[in-house]
Amino acid sequence: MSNKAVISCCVAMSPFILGGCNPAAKEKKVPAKPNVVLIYIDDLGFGDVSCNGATKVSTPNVDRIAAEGIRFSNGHASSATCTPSRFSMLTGQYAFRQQGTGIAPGDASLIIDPERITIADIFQKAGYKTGVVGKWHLGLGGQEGPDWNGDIYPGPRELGFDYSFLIPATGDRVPCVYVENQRVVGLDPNDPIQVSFEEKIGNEPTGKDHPELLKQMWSHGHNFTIINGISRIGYMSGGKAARWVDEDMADMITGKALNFIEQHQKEPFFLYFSTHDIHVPRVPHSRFAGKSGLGYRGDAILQMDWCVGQVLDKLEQLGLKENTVVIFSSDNGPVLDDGYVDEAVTKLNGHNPSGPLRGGKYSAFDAGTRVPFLISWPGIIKPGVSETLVSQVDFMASFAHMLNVPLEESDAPDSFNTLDAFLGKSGKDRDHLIEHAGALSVIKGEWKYIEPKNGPRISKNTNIEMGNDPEPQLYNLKDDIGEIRNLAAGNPEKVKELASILQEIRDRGRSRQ
Ligand code: NG6
Ligand code: CA
Repeated sequence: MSNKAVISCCVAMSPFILGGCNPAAKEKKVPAKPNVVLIYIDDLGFGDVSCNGATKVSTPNVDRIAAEGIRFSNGHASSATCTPSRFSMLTGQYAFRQQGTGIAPGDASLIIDPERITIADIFQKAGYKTGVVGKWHLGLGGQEGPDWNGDIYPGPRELGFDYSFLIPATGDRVPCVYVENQRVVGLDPNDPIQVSFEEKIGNEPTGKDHPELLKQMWSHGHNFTIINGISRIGYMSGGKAARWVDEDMADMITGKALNFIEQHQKEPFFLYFSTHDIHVPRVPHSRFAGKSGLGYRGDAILQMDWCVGQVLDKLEQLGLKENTVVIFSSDNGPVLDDGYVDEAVTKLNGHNPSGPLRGGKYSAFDAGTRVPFLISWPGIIKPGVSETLVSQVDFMASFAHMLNVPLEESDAPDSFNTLDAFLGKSGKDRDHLIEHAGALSVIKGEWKYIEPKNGPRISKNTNIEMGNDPEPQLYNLKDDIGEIRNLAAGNPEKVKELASILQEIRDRGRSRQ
C-alpha cells in the first residue's frame, strides 16, 4: 500500500467553501453546516466490500462513497461487538469504562445516562435536525426497562435525537417490532406485548420444540419464540399486528431514512442510519435472495449495498450531495455462523470477510474492530486512500470542533478531535487506540499489544479465533497485519510500555488530554 497521509484536501483555507477542486465552482458557497449521514452497518467485515478487495461479492454503491471520498485502511470501531461500539461512538467514551455495556438483552434499560452529552446533542446544539433510523441496541426505558405497551422513554429523544425509528435491540432478539419515536408501531392495545428472556411467556411455539415450523433453522441459541418462521433469542407473546416481516425490513428502514432526508432537506440534518444487514437472521427480500451466489450472508451484503445506494441517490436527487458528509462503517467485524443455518459457511465460496486481518466479530485480533471506514464530502474531501489510524470514538470531538460546540472536560472523555484526518488534511495517526473485545488491546504506531486473557482460543459456536492468551501478545501490524508472530517474548520493553499506557488510560478514566 501507499504511504500514509496519502490525501491532501483540496480546500486548505476553509473547509466550508466549496470549489477548491473545481475552478468552475469556486464562487459557490455552501452553508457552514454540512448535513451528516452516518451509515452504520452491522457485522460487516473489512473484506466484505469490493472497495476493500472483495472479489466474490460486489458492492457498487459502497464503492461510490469510496470513489468520491477517503477509504481508510486503518479505521476502527471501538469494540468487537455492537452495544459497546455504539455506546462509544455516540458518547465518545470507551465502553469498557462503564459496567453493563456488553451485548444488551432485548429488554435492557437505556444504558446511556440521558444527562450525558452525545453526538446527537452536539448536532442539536449546532442547530441540526437529528434522527436515528434502524438498529439501536442500547436499551430503552428507565430502571424497569421499556414499557412496550406505553410510552417508551428515556431513549433516543432524551439523548438528542429529534426523530427515531428503531429496531429496538437486534433482529434476532424479541420483541420483533419497530418503535417510532416513543411507541411501538401498529400495536393493537387489545393484544399487548409481553417479553421475557428468563421464562416462557404465552403459548406460541418455540424453535426448540417445533423446528418443523422454521424457514431457517437455528444452530446455537436462537431457539425461543418463533416469529415469522424464525426462532429468536427470548420469549414474546402478543403484539401480533405490530410484528415486523424480516424480508421487508431493509425496505422499511430505508424508506424511513429517505423520508427523514426529504423532510429536512432545507435545514442541516444529522442522520444515523443503522442497518439490520448483515446481522443474523439473514432473511433478505426476494429481490436479493439467491442473487449473490454466497448464500444469505452474501445476499444480505447486496441488500445492504442497495440501501446505501438509495441514500446516495436521494441526496443527489435533492441536490444535497455536495453539502453532505457521508460516513460508512460497521459496528464490528464479520461472523459466519452467528446462530442460524444460513449457508454463510457452506456457500462462502472463497470469499474472505476479514480480508488480510485475523479473527472476526468478538475477537481481540484486528478483524474484530478494524472495519470498512469511508468518508466522503464532495468538493471538500479529495478522493483517495488513507492509512492513518482513525476511530469512530473520535466522531464526537471532531464534529464538536467542526461545529464550534464546546466540550466540557467530562464530556466524551476518550474522543479526540481528528477532523483533519477524517477530511484527509492530515496523515497524523491517533496517538494510541484501545480496542475492546474480551481482552483490551492498545495500538500505538505500528505496534499492538493484547493484554493477557484466559478464555477459549477459538469460539466453539462461531469458530472465530478470539485472541485470548494467558500470556501477553505483541504484534507489529506494519510487518504482520495478520497478527501471526507474537513478538512479546523478544520485546519486553515494548510490552511494558504499551501495558503501562493501557493501565494509565484505565486509571485516569479518560484519555483525551
Ligand atoms: C450473541 C448472539 C449472536 C448475536 C450477538 C449480538 C447467541 C448464541 N449469540 O449473544 O447471535 O445476536 O449476541 O450481536 O445468542 S451484535 O452484533 O449485536 O453485537
Ligand atoms: Ca454487530
